[in-house]
Amino acid sequence: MAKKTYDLLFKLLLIGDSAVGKTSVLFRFSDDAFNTTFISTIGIDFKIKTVEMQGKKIKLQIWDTAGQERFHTITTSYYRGAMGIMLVYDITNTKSFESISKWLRNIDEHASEEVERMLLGNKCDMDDKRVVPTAKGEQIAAEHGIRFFETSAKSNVNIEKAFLCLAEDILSKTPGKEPAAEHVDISSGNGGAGWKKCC
Ligand code: G3D
Ligand code: MG
Repeated sequence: MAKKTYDLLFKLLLIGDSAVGKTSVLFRFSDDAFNTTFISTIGIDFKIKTVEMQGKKIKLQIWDTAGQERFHTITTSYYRGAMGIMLVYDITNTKSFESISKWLRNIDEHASEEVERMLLGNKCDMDDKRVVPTAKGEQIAAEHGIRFFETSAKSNVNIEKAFLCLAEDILSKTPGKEPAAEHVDISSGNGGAGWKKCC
C-alpha cells in the first residue's frame, strides 16, 4: 500500500504586477532563502511546502507566474482549481497598488467563486521608500472582505504567517471539516495587521 504523505492538497496562486516580489515571497516561504539575483524563467512554475495544522498534513502547491503577469493576461488555466490566491503589491510602487483592483477583477472572471483571497503589501523593509500607506492596503482589503498583511521577503516579515493564515482559512471551509469557529490568535504580531479575524 502506498504511503500517504499528506491529508489534504491546497493549490495556491501568487498574482500581482511584475517585480512586486512574488517569486521572492515564494522562495522565502518554501526555502527560507532570499536571493537577490533571480533568473527570469518562462511559463508557470510551482513549489511545494507541507505544513501541519489542526492535526492534518497539508500539502501546499504554490503556483507562481514567471513574467506573463506583466501583460495582465495570465492564462485562465492558471486560475483553474486555485483554492487560495495571494494578491501582491509593492509598498514602494503606487502603480502596483493601483493594479490590485485589476487583479481582483481577473480573479472574479477566472477563479472559482469560493477562492480565498489575501492581500500582501510586500517590501515593508523599505519603509524609507514607502509610497503606499498601510491604511490604504487595509482599506482595500476591508472593502473586499479579505485579509491583509505587510510582508518582506527580504527581512522575512509575515511571510509564513500569511501562508499559514491562508491555508487555515481554506481548511476551515473544506467540506467534511467542522467550521473552525473563531480562531484564537496565540502568536505575537510583528507589524502586519491581519484583516478579518484570525492571525
Ligand atoms: P516578481 O516575481 O513579482 O516579478 P521578484 O518579483 O520576486 O522577482 O522581485 C523583484 C525584485 O524585488 C527583486 O530585485 C527582488 O530582490 C526584490 N524584492 C522582492 N521582495 C523584496 C522585499 O521584501 N524587500 C526588498 N527590499 N526587495 C524585495 P532585483 O533587484 O533582484 O530585481
Ligand atoms: Mg516572478
